[in-house]
Amino acid sequence: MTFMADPARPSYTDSRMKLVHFAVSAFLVSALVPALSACTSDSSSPPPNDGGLVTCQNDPRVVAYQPNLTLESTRKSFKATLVSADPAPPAVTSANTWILKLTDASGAPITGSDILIEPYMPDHGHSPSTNVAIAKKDNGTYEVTKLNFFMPGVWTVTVKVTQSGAEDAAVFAVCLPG
Ligand SMILES: [Cu+2]
Repeated sequence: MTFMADPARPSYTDSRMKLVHFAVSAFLVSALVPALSACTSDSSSPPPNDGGLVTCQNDPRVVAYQPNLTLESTRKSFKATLVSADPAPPAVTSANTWILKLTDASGAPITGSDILIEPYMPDHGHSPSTNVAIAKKDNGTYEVTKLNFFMPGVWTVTVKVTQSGAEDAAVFAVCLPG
């Protein structure tokens, strides 16, 4: 608020002029107060980090792990079920294993399509430096190993399925506290 007491400015000789200046300043200050108090109430809500620990469990993007968590793909051409995870819930290790079951729009198991699994940290803009391994099991089930969640935070695991040349995706989002 340097304009309130700017020593470089000539001092006002007219008291009415001072009054106007004061009124304008007061108006600006009162206009700022709601913005400041909004900031204060924001920062008084629980911080995302607690003592250096990442706590993203309440992040609206993530879904808490549970066996048989099922997502529908963006274009509704398939469903992806996270049958189980090891460790469960997923944890910060390079060796997460997920069992996924994929079914097409009619509910039939997906067995002959191209499958891509892509882990990613949306808040950091990076993937792991290592690739997952996908082993096809029976009945549209896939064992995904080497899911390298190497740091705590929000991870997405995008499951891409290409059927008849059309790609579609379902995105699991998990929080790995740590
Ligand atoms: Cu990261």
